[in-house]
Amino acid sequence: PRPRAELAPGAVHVPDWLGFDEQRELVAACRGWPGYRHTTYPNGGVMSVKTVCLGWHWYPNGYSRTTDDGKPVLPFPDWLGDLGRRALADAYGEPADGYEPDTALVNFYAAKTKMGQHQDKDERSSAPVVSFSLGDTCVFRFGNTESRNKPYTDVELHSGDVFVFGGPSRYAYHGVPKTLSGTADPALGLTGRLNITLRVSGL
Ligand code: MD3
Ligand code: FE
Repeated sequence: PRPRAELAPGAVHVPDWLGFDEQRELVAACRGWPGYRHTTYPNGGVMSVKTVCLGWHWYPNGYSRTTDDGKPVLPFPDWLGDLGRRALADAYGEPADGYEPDTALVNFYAAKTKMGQHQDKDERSSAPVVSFSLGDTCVFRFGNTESRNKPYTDVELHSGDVFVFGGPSRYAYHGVPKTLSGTADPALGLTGRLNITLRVSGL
């Protein structure tokens, strides 16, 4: 079994935190949220993952209460906030009652999709980010706060893993250099990888 690990202060990996039934329920929820799309950057770049946002609409330069296709912003469900508080409490070993995420970014990784090294700086809160992984295993690269280059640590994220990024790790560079296609349990019924991150927008 893979042990719980604190990669850096505030960066805690809890392998296999979600049970299989919970993973299936999360996959079903992710399927039900409409509007996955490739995010485009102000500079014209396009992300290879497809993303849907709950609670707010995310632009790579900020959050908005309106989408750019006129569709309403999807609600951030209470049960997802509850799940995030439980995950955060288990990762840090202390109550997380005051943690109130209001945004979720749901990323879908088709085969061979990657995400380059970046910092998450669009939120105006330094509250922790809670991440849930589903489906195919990926290589997650956890770096430093100074640059997207070394030093960094590569860790596999498997379906059901939770990762929390708070404290000094909240502004670390990170990315997904590889997804390992075909590693998902067929019984999960997901081809590819889903990642859900919970955030406090601070707005
Ligand atoms: C470390 N997502 O959506 S989750 C993202 O697997 C993002 O989809 C990746 O990076 C994914 O922005 C990585 C783990 C993660 C999420 C947010 C972080 C790590 C983080 C914020 C700060 C530091
Ligand atoms: Fe990120």
